[in-house]
Amino acid sequence: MTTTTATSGSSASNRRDAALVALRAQTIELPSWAFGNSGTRFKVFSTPGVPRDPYEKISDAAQVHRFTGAAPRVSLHIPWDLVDDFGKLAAHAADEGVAIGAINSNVFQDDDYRLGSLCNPDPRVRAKAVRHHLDCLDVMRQTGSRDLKVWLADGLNYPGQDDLRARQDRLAEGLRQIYAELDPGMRLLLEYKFFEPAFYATDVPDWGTSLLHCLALGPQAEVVLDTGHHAPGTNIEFVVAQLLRAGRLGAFDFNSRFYADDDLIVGAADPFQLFRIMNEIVRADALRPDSGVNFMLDQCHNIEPKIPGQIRSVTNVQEATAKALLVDREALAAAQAAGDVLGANGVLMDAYNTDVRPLLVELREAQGLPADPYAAYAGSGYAERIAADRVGGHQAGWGA
Ligand code: LRH
Ligand code: MN
Ligand code: MN
Repeated sequence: MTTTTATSGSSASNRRDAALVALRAQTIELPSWAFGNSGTRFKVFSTPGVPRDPYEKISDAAQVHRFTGAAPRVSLHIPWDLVDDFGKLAAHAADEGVAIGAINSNVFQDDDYRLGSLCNPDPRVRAKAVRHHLDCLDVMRQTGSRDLKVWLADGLNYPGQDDLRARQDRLAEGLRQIYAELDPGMRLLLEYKFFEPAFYATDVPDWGTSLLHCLALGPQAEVVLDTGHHAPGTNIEFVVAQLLRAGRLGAFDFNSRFYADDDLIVGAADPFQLFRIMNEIVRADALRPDSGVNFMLDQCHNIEPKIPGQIRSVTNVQEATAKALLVDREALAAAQAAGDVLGANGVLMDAYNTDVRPLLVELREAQGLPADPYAAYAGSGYAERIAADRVGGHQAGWGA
């Protein structure tokens, strides 16, 4: 094993300094639904103090930002986060020190969508699904959000159930109608997933399908990569590199999976994979806040406490990012050019094996943030306060 990162003198300290600058600018967007109760089809456990409405979800999300300084936006899911006055909700977010991030549409919890939404064989249902997305664009206008995130549960359970190709045509047409209504500066982000709730065929199963639709739509359409939405063994960092090359990686939905779409804490199941993903991001200089890549979480906390779960998620992303920033790119390029297989691999592993926690403490202290956000939140009394104040919280979304 080489020890490049630890021993290459001034260049190592330059990398450290550059890493601190980049980490300071990094932001991670939180999902409102991470703060409500969630579960599996077997049981939804409730947590004391869980939010009773979207306002309280935002207040909880703001705690994550308060202790980490790295989570200044909250994604909403419509209609889970439906309120009478979205301007008021955005003002509440601003009062709490955060902003509204992506608006997620939801065309999967209405009986009309049994056979799909934008791909449904019935034109009435397709028109209803388009209308919902136009309503989401209005929510974006009222909240200052720029990203419309589209994930469709559309798909088939049985071969022959519907015409695979016709469904793609309907999808293209529905997306075209939605895209036509985007304001300048708005983006349509199309998320893919290879299975569930449909099990034979999904209408946007993979990054290639999403990318083809985005390319047909135009420059304001980009792909969302949810780390839980691939077949086991998929090389996700390759997908990241490919979408970045095409200039169409709009956002991540970060989470961890062991088996399916587990929605567990990012970096918990496979921190090395998260490092490899962030390595491709750094390699492409896509960490910059103006790179167009929105780093979002899409997680549910079924048995663990929610705010600490989100804090752990943010710090996990920061740790993987810090390691990626410490990769000695010159040494790596030299080893790669020389065909030094193990040397190149060693450079990467050196960075991965670096304990970056002291660097992150330095980062936080320089910003006047607690060195340990997790412990600082635990000692803040917020969890006890909301448990005493709030009664009758809601489920995260599935059915709320
Ligand atoms: C679908 C998904 C999509 C939804 C979210 C709740 O599995 O990842 O992003 O909006 O879960
Ligand atoms: Mn997702
Ligand atoms: Mn998912």
